[in-house]
Order: sequence, then structure tokens, then C-alpha cells
Amino acid sequence: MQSSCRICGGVVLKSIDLGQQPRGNGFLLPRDVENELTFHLTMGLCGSCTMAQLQGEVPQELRYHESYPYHASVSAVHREHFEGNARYFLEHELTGPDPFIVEIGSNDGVMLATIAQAGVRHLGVEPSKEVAELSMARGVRVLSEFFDETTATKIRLEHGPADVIFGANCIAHIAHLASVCRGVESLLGPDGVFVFEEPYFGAVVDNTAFDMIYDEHSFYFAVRSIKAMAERFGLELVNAEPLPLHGGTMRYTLGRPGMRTPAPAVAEFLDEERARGLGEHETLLRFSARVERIRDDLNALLARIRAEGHRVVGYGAPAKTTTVTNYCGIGPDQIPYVVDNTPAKQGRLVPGTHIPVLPPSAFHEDYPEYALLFAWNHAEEIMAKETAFRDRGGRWILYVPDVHVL
Ligand code: DWN
Ligand code: ZN
Repeated sequence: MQSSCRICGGVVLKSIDLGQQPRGNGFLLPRDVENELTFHLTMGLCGSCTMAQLQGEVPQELRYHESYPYHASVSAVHREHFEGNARYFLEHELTGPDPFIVEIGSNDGVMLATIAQAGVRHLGVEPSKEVAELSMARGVRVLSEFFDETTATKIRLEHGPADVIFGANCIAHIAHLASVCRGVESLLGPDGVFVFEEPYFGAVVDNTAFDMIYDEHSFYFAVRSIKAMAERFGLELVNAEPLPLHGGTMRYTLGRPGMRTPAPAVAEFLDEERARGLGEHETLLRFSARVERIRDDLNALLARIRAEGHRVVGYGAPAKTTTVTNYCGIGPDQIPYVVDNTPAKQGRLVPGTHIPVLPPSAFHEDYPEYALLFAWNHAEEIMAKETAFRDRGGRWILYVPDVHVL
């Protein structure tokens, strides 16, 4: 399969095929299983600008609808991280007279709440109504729309240029990224910065984290592809900083050309990515072979545990659960339920495989012998609060970077 690059129009060749899949966050009520939408999930690399991207596209209105279930504040580690981001911006970037910050995809206000408390001019742009309302309740000012070139022009006319435009786990979700870049270019002040944090493609490959591939993640950013994108839209990549979130994230800082001195990390990451062949098709074909191995190993392990008469339940129902369970063919027969602390997911079913999602109390009331950790990127936080499970002999199953039992 071949398609054209959303950034540069180059040819995107298929490298990974995860089969027919539903929407990653399409957690559904039992009464709605008949009408579930599925699509063919494949990912490839652009032969020109090296941007990794999905080849198909689920319309954005179906992905970021009124009741989008992911709430960024559910993790204490994430709350602390985003409060830290806000404090950093307040101290280093929002220091001029009457500064202004815009956040694209502000979710439940996990970052902007701190900015609002400091009394600094801000605007969240968040199309999903329920999370937008949660942030408004925290005093955050929100425009409930999709960010693109038109929205950016509107914001600039009403509020003036932005000193900071921020996005976290959102920019790589936007299929119309070219329009976002044009919008950023027009909204950004002369010395403003566009800062975004997204799962790092190098970490996805290192971890064989194929479950990061689902409809919401239109792109998989690397330093090389972001540098090319910045230049294409009249911006300059001036920093790249690795972060531990989501199994490996990169924070990119873009400015207007010549306004900031690029940090040495940019050139260092470019060298490293070139040396390891991150932008090459063959690297992804090897990744794809490792994904098949994980599928086979995980199915074999679950079958063995069942044959021994033991139970496995799922822990955490991130969107990643959808890709793994659908690709591996794991349903309620192998995993009777998964537990998750997000009220919006509880009482619903995992998309496609229809495994029920229950509150964590179900886990505490009847510990199984094994728990398959779908929320592996929160392993430390979850294992630290679930010590009783281990104390009673429970074992954790992980499937990244390979299938193993802890
Ligand atoms: O990119 C995206 C990121 C930022 O968030 C979106 N496309 C959607 C979402 O991805 P995800 O669903 O893979 O995110 P998480 O953060 O891996 O989701 C963790 C899940 O685990 C949440 O549903 C909450 C749950 N959880 C839990 O039940 N107990 C999490 C923690 C920390 C816990 O203690
Ligand atoms: Zn391209």
C-alpha cells in the first residue's frame, strides 16, 4: 500500500500492518457493539521527509468527540510533570509585559490550570467538550474547537501574538498538521516558541511499542522529521529534550529562524537517528517482525496460564489496549476484564474485543494470579500502589519490549 505524505506530499510506503482495528479510544457500551466502526490500521514512512505516519484516517470528529474518555490528570506523575511545565513557562518564557500562552489540546486543564492561577493570559483550544468543561471548572479559558490555520488567525485577531504555543500528546494526533504549522507560524510572536511533547518514534521502535499505533496517533515524530517539517513551514527546530513519559517522549522547541541558538542536542539526535537508520524502511520491517513475535509469545503465555488453571486480568485500559488485544486476538475468554481508574471508561467495553472495563475495586476484591499491564508506561506508579497484589503472590505480565513476567 502506498499513500502520500501529509507534510511534504512524498510517497509513504507501508511498513507495519496491524489489520482491521476499531478506534483506540472507542470504549463502547454493550448496547452499541453492533455499530462499531473499524478501519485498516497501517503505518509507513515518507521516503522524502522521513515522517512516520498512519496511512488511513478516521475523521477527527469521531476521535475527539464530546465524551473523549482520556483525562490527562488521571496520573499523579503526569499532573506533576505538567505543573512543572507551567512553572517553567511562567519563569522563562512568559516574563514580558502581558504575556500570552496558547495550548493546543488542553484536555482537562492539567497544564493551564497553573497558568490560570498565576493570572497569566492564556487560551486552551480543546474540541472535546467534556474535558474542556473540566478545565473551565478549574478557571481555564477554553475555545472548544479544532486548532488549524483558520482558528489561529481568529485567535491572533482577538488576542494578539502568542509568546508560547504548547501541545502535549496532541500535535502528533492532528492529521491536518500542515494547517496547524501554518497556523502556528501566523500566531507566534517574533521571539515566541512552539513547544510540543510527543511520544518519540525512536522509543516506539526501541520498545517495540506497537500498541502506540492506533487511529489517534496520525504521526510518530523523530528529530529528523520535525526538523524537516519546521523548515518547510518557516520555523526552526532549536531544541530536542528527551522525557520519560509514555515510555519515551521528546519535547521539541521551535522558534522563528535565527531568533534562538539551536541547542547541541538537535545535531546530536540527528546523528544518532541517522546512525541507527530510524528514517529507513528496513528498520520498520525489522520492527514489524518483532511485533509478530510478541503476538505469538503473548498468546502462548496466556494459553499456558489458562491451562494451569490460573486467571489473568488486565490492568489499565489505555487506548493501547485496543491495538494489542485486537491485533493478538485476545478477548474476554483469555482476559475476563480489565480495571481502570477512569470513570468514563468503567462499565464500557474495550473496542473490538469487548473485554469489560471495571473499576480497580474489582481487582482488589478478588486478586487474580496474573495481571497483564496494558498501562505499562505507568508501571512504576501502578506497581507502587498495588503492592498487596504482589504480596499475595500475584505476578505482572508485560509485553514491551518483549513478553515477560515480573
Ligand atoms: O496520546 C495519547 C495519550 C496522551 O493519552 C492519547 N492518544 C490517548 C492516551 O493514551 P493512552 O490511553 O495510551 O494513555 P495512558 O496514559 O497510557 O492511559 C493509562 C490508562 O491507565 C488510563 O485509562 C488510566 C489508567 N490508569 C489506571 O487505571 N490506574 C492509570 C494509572 C496511572 C493508574 O494508576
Ligand atoms: Zn514527507
